[in-house]
Amino acid sequence: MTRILPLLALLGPFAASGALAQEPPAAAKPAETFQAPVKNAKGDTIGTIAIRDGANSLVLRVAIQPGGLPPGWHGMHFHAVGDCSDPKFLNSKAHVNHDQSKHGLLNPDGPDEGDLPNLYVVQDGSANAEVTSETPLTGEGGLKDGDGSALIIHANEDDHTTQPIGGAGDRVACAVIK
Ligand SMILES: [Cu+2]
Repeated sequence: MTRILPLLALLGPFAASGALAQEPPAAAKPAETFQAPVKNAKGDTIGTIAIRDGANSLVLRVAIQPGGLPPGWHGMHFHAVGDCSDPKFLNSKAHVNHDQSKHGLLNPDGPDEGDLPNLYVVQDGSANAEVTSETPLTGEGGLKDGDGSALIIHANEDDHTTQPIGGAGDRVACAVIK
């Protein structure tokens, strides 16, 4: 602490001059948070997603309420269209994948832009997780493009290798990102 105090004293005159105030460091700007409900096949809300978009990485937080999903591991991906209106969530189309990459975080020819780690649902049917992705929320190749995107949660675990979706099975929950 004794070392920091003289440094602050040095910064004082610069801050007061206004030279620093005109160019605040980018890191000081809080990331914008996008939030959306997660719906099951019946259209019931079972949780929420929150996305913060940083300069080099997106941070996705998923919260599923008790009773929301069957316990165990579930594949989770960003799908290409922000449409959760049909009960099988097929309107959300395939994964976000602008460069025809193969699916799978463990695939040598992957991952595609929609790939995410699995979500673990505990015994009471709830889940809380925070994961990252290099796919941005906004801008070029972002999730919030013309037709939006969807976060899809699958019935089974994604093995992160097998085509096209790692054996993750049916789509059981969906959140519109638009
Ligand atoms: Cu998927």
